[in-house]
Amino acid sequence: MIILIEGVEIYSPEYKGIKNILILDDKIAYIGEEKIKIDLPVSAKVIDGSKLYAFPGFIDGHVHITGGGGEGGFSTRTPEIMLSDIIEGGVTTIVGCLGTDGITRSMENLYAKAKGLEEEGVSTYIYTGSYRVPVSTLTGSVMKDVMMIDKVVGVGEIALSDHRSSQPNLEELKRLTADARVGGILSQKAGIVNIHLGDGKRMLNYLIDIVNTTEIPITQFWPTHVNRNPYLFKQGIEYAKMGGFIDFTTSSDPVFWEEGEVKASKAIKICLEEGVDEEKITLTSDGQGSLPQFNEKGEFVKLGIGKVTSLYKEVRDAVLEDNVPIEKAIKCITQNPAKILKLRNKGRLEAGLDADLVLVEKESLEIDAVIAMGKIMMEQKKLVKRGTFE
Ligand code: FWO
Ligand code: ZN
Repeated sequence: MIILIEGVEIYSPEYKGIKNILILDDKIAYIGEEKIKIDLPVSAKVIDGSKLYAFPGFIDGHVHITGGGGEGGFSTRTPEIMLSDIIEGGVTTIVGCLGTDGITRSMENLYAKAKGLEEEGVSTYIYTGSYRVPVSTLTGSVMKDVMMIDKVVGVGEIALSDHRSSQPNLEELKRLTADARVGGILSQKAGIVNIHLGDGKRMLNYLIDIVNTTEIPITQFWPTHVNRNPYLFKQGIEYAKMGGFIDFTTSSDPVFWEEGEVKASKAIKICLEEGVDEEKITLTSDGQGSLPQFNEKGEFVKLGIGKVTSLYKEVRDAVLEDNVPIEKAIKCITQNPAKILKLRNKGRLEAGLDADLVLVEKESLEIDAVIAMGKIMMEQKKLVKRGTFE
């Protein structure tokens, strides 16, 4: 497959100005000002980029791809994701996870769904485990899962500071983090520990304890839902200033914002104003995860379902509503997660890297086209000047 995008304005995520992009098969072959002077075969697709920005394909590091939920009983288990949900949100790389229910949702099913989505054209990875410690793995060992199963990039989502967590003690958490880390070192993979933070009072304290009492670096953790309430958000800013990553969930419900959740677009804005290093900030969608509401007695009230499309929506809001510069906002869903997950070929628009791109309209910042591994997965309207769009 050959795609030529002419005269497009590039955020790689840094701003690179107007360039031509040549895509050969699944790689970006060339990005530059020179006109591409080769006789393209008739099957080549040429896109006029004059009204478009090109962003790196979006990376969603926390998605319940096989469905999640169940906090209100079996009828509240959420549906598995469809490829269209992913592409519509401009996401070209996704990391699948299990959540509260690690019994009816299995690692085997998670792996199979990730393989299925990969067959359909997107890049997929998974975390081994679920909310619970000890971790339910594929091979019986966290370290072996990380080392031996290519799609396993780490462990998660391990629940802390939450009435639904397995209430692990510090030693259990230290050991699983150490196993993930060493498995990652030996296989040159992230071995990242994706931590689910609930609304409890202990917040990030366990992670800070581990960092202060062991040789494990703070960057081994990727804590998510840090925007879920104002006190966790405040501690999250301090934690990021200690060098830690903080991840904000974009799926939400207006009720949560009334109850104090910090809207993800605003969370980016406030962090930048507070002097948080922009490379420490990420967004993930919690797509297909449940968004359960419990009352103060811990009784289930109702639940919503996360959406992958909320990921870019919050980035777009950050730019259009909160005046966050485009390159800083899209970094949160491209280069930053790519570095945390050690996905060396992802997260940037550069020759030699995977051809994962999102083309958006300059004015509205609406997604016009999504290209994953060099394949046009979605095209809002006829952008291709020639060549057939199968
Ligand atoms: C969050 C996933 C939560 C599942 O706290 O953790 O429940 O297993 O599908 N979702 N439990 C949602 C808040 C951040 C709003 C999950 C869910
Ligand atoms: Zn969670």
